[in-house]
Amino acid sequence: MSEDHSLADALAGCSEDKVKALVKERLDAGVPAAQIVAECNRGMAELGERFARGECFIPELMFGGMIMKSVVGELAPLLEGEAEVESGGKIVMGSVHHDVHDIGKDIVILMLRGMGFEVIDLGVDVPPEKFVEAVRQHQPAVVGMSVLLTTCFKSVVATVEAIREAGLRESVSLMVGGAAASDLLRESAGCDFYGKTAVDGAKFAQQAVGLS
Ligand code: B12
Repeated sequence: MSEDHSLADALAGCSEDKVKALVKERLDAGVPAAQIVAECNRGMAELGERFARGECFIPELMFGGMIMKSVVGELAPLLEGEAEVESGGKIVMGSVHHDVHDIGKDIVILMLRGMGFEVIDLGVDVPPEKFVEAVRQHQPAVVGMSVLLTTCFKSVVATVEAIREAGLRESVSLMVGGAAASDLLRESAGCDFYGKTAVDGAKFAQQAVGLS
């Protein structure tokens, strides 16, 4: 059977009513929330491609983001419930300096909280000093950085560097993710882990605190 692209297509086309109806249809059919989010992600990526090709503009990106946020809001209790619950440690998360994309970061946070981690959400456009301050204050096991803009690679590098300069590098595991992140970025910035999805990030966090 060919793959069903209807939900991704509806999101890429910013068809709010269609997205709502298809999400409901999938929930009624017992599709796991994480799978529904993954389908929506494909739609957001396609929306991004259309933007890059000049076929749509900022208002569409914003509207698509709003639709995606409302889907994630609706699925939040399920996403938390689907995570395997084990008590974790503390995790500091933020979108790096100059990056205001937060939908993916918030999904990672939902999954981590669902797993029992205490997550300190620093929000978006987080300067390196703020990450350092949070590591000092909360002594987390893991710091997660979300990055969607290639122009923000340097923010990831600067954050790792600031944590190192503060003498805190050995005390935390560093993970990076988001559409612009890659294993190459992980390596060049000196992070411990690159996670392609929220689920990967949550699994790494469990490993980092010795839970798996
Ligand atoms: C929606 C959107 C916006 C919205 C954001 C709304 C919001 N509240 O977040 C708005 C309109 C604000 C926006 C603005 C801009 N955007 Co924009 N945006 C997008 C879009 C279409 C979707 C992003 C999204 O939410 N995806 C869905 C989420 C769920 O996916 P995700 O973030 O990747 O997260 C998943 C994983 O990556 C992972 N993950 C995420 N973070 C982390 C962290 C860790 C530690 C781990 C382990 C995992 C992890 O978990 C998630 C679930 O699995 C993308 C397209 C794309 N391909 O990403 C463009 C995109 C990111 N934007 C882009 C651009 C250019 C911009 C602007 C510069 C446009 C402009 N000219 O102003 C501004 C920049 C603003 C800024 N300073 O940050 C480009 C970036 C190009 C590049 N290579 O750098 C993209 C790729 C579009 C494109 N193809 O051109 N954008």
